[in-house]
Amino acid sequence: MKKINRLAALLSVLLVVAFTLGACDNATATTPTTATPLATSLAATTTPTTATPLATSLAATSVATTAATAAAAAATPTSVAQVANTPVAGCGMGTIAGLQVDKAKLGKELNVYHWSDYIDPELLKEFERCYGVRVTLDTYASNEELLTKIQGGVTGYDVAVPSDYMVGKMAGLNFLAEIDLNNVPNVAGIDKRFRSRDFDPQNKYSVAYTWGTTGIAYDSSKVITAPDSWNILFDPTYKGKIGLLDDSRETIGAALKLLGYSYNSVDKTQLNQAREKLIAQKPLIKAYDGTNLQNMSTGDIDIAQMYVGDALRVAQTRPTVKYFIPKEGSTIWQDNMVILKTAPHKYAAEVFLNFMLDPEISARNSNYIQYADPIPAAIPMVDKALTSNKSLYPDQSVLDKQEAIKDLGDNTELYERIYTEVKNQ
Ligand code: SPD
Repeated sequence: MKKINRLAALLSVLLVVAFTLGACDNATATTPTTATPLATSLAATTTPTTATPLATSLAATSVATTAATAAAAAATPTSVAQVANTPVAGCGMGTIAGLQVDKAKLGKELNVYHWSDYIDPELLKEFERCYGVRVTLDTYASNEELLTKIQGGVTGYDVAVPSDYMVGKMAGLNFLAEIDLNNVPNVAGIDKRFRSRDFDPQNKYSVAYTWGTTGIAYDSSKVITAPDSWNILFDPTYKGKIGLLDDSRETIGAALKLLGYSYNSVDKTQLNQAREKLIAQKPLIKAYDGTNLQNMSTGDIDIAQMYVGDALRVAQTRPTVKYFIPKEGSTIWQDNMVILKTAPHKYAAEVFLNFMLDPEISARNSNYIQYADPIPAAIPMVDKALTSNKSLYPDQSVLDKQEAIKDLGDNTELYERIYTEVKNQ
């Protein structure tokens, strides 16, 4: 009998070792591959985008309100905030934020397609450790690059992070899977201002990740007079030291805005003026880059069009770098996690979304990527230097001038053509 007990003990040790090895070593990631192109045309993709603009819905947003919401949540026994107090180390037990994770359904891999420099890599390791799922991360520079890849028939990715208008567009093209929210209970913790948005009114396809603005970062030790306009990106004094985002809508949009037009203009005369401006500017530009985070950090360039959080990250190591929203206005956006229709690991993707929406995890991510957190219960865990930063949480008068990029349907082609022309100069 003792022998049988010893054998049973040995067997269970072997099983644990086999599971651990299976989780860490045997999980060879499926490299996303190019398959038959999907024959869906852009013509069918126009998604109505005329509901509450984010700038307006953020009118009532202050860090104080958010902190108050968090405190109220913490007082409710069944609140997300309470579940958030579950130590993440406990996820090994198969429970996080009220979700009973079915390990048998998890699989061994998860393929995430994300913006560059936009997630704390330690959290990916933590997810791997907690769930025995190996995470592969690939990156893209713009919403349009993401769309082009998926339209080109690339499959294998589970999770992607499109911005507002691109969620609507991708859903319209049938590229997104409906999320089973039973597997994402943490969705209840997202501030309601970031739910039921015009691009996904029924919250079928997306959950909020961050929100923010696009503006200009500059080294105040090199640009002595503090700039306040998009004009600085067109100033020959800084030839070779200027970077633009590698993003057709942001780049052409900034030129349009400087000219006094909308980011969403489809007026050919206005677009032609923007094109001429960008072509004239081309000799000044050192790089068109997805983030400009590296080349600003190294000092390769001194002025760049940047997303707010990336600019704040540069300032951590180059403290003379400052960020501003040009007086003409710029973009306001909300980025979102989605699951692709072709996701090979849909359940693992839902567990991952739930993990990222855990207030503690979300706060850790915000502290790393330096973007605004959409989860009220996370705010008390976010660095005060971030929650009190006016660049991250601008005043209403600033937000009022911001514009959200819209899906322009067939007219998107106008922007793509101009952008190719500018880049090919
Ligand atoms: N580091 C990449 C950050 C991406 C921010 N959102 C992009 C919005 C594009 N309109």
